[in-house]
Amino acid sequence: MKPYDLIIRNGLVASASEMGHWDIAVKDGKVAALGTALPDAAIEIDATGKIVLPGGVDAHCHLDEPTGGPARMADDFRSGTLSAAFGGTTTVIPFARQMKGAGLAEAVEDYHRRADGKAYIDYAFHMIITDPSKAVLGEELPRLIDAGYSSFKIYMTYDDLKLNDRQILEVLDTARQEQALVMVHAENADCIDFLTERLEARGLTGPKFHAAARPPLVEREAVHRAVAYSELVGQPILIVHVSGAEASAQIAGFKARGLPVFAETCPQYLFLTKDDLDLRHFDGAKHICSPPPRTSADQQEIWNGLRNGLFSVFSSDHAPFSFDSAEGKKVAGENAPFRKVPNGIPGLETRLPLLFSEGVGKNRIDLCRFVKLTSTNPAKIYGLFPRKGALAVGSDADITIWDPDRQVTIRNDLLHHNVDYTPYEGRTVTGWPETVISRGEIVIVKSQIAAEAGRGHFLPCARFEHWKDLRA
Ligand code: DUC
Ligand code: ZN
Ligand code: ZN
Repeated sequence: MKPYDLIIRNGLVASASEMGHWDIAVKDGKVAALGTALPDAAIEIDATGKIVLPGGVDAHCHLDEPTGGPARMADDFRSGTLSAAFGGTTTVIPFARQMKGAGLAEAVEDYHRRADGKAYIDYAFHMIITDPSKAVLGEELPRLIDAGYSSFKIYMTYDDLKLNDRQILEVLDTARQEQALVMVHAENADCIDFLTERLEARGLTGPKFHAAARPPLVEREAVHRAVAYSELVGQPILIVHVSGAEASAQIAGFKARGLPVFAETCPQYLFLTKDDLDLRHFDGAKHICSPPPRTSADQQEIWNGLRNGLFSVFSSDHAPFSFDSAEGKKVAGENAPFRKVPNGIPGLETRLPLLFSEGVGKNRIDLCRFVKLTSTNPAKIYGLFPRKGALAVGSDADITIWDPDRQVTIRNDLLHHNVDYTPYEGRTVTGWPETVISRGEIVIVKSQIAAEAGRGHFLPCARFEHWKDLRA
C-alpha cells in the first residue's frame, strides 16, 4: 500500500503568506504532507513549471435563486458549479433568498432542495434577509446561525429586497448578538428611483442610462450610511461589489479610523466601464449589473484597493441571465427600458483567470495576494477556514494547478455556464487552471470533467468570531 493517495510534485506552491517549491501529498481527501522527497502515492502529478494554489472560494455568486418575477437564472447548482470548477474554484457560496412575508428557514430548506445532488464542488449558503420580522430576528435567525448559516446579505435598494434604516440597525444588532456577518448591497433606493423617473420622463431608457440612474454618489451615500450604522451598533460589516473610487474612499476613511469594515470587489469593476453599456441595439443590456461599471479611473482605484488591502475579497457576483431569452435580459421585451432588465452578469469561470492574468501576470498583485483575495480571506471571513482556503496539513485537499503560460482567448463557447454570452468575449488571458482537485478527487483534468455531479457537499459555516485575526 502506498502511503498517500495522490502527490503533486515540483510545482511552485503559494499560500496567502508564502511561496516555494514543495510537493503536496493527499490522503483521504485531506492535505497529508507538504515537503520534498515525499514517498510514492497511487496517483502522481508532475507540476513542473506549474503553479499550485488552494482552490478558489467564490463567496458571492447567484445560482438558481428565485427572482420573485418571471426572470429566471440560467445556472443551477449543476451548471454553476461545473463552470466554477473549470475556472479553478472549488467552493461557492450562493444565496438563499427570503421572500417578503415568508420565513427564512423555508428559504434555506428550499435552497437545499435546489442544490441537493447537483453540485460538482462544495458549497455553503449565505442568506438574503428581506423581511426581518421579530420572529425572523428573534427565533429563526439565531437557530440558522447555529446550524451553519452565519452570513447574510441585506439590500438598501430594490423594492422587493430593500430594508429601511431601522431594519438595517435591527439586523446588525442581531448579528452582533449572534456573531454573524452582515453583507450589504449599498445603493440608495430613493436616489435611484428619482433619477430613473427623471430619465424616463425624457425618454432616456436605453441600457446606457442604467449607469446614469446609479451614479457613484448613490453608492457612496449608502456605503457611508451602512458603515455608520455598523459603527453605531458596534458590529463589523462587509460591503459587497464595491465599484469605484468614491465608495472606496468612504471605506478607506472608515478603516483609517480603525472601524472593522470589510470590502469586496468583482471582475466587472476591473474589466468593464460604463461605456460597455452603450453598445448598438440592446447589447449594452449584457453589462447591466448593479452597481454599474464606472470609468477607467475607477478601475485604477479598484486595482489600488486590491493591492493595498482595502479589499479583503474578490468574488464573481455571478448573476446569470441569458441575453437572448424571455427569461433573461429580454424578460420585459426586446428593447425594454433599463429599469426592467434583470441586473447581473456571469463570471464564475472567468473570475480567477482574469485576475491571474491582469493582476499577477502584469505585476499589479503578487501570487500571495491573489490567493488571499480569492481563497484564504473568503474562507476566513465566512467561517470555512482552515478547512477551505489553505494548503495546510488537515485542510481539505482543494487544489488548483495552473498553467501560468497558457494563453486563452475567452469565448462563450469555451465556458461551461448556461448563459448565452460572456462580458469578456474575445479578451485574451495568460494563465489558466489546468487541473482542479476537490477533497482529493480530480474534478477537472486536461480541460475535461472527471467527476460526477452531486459529489459536492454542503459546508456549515462557523460564526463570525475570528475577524480580529484578519489582516489586510
Ligand atoms: N446585486 C448583486 O449582488 N448581484 C446581482 C445584482 C445586484 O444588484
Ligand atoms: Zn447586490
Ligand atoms: Zn450578487
